[in-house]
Amino acid sequence: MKRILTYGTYDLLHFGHIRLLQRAKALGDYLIVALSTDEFNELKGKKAYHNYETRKKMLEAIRYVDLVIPEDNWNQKIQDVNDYKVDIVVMGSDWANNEKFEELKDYCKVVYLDRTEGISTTKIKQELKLQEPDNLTNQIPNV
Ligand code: C2G
Repeated sequence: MKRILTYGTYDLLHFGHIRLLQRAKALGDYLIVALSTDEFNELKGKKAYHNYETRKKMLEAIRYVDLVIPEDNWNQKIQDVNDYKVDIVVMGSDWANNEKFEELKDYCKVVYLDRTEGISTTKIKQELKLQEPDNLTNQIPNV
């Protein structure tokens, strides 16, 4: 049973996120997503549209995801790798060679997968801001 671990905020879930999760799961048998908490996002200078519970439920609905755990600080990764007996940590290529992940190579394999071009949570937010307000009448209520 090859165990994969990845980290992220996963706000406004989009195709780039899904492609990352799909390819990460293809590297093993069990995929764990360490999801940034709302408090940790503040540390990262990010304000997610969906709160942690909603982002967690959305990830748990994805067939490639087996377990979602909280990511609440920068320094939990080695502990996570040991606690969950992780074989491979996978991240998108925007994290390639980042010390926070390179240091994990003493404990497990680290794989960077090509980031999906042309899509990001920031891009979605920016483009939605440009839309005329009346186009948003069919907005899904924040359940
Ligand atoms: N991603 C991708 N393609 C995109 C957008 C994101 O492959 N177009 C990948 C990122 O590289 C990351 C994952 O999807 O591996 C989640 O992206 P974010 O939610 O933006 O995660 P981030 O804010 O980078 O948080 O400790 C690490 C951080 O928690 C990572």
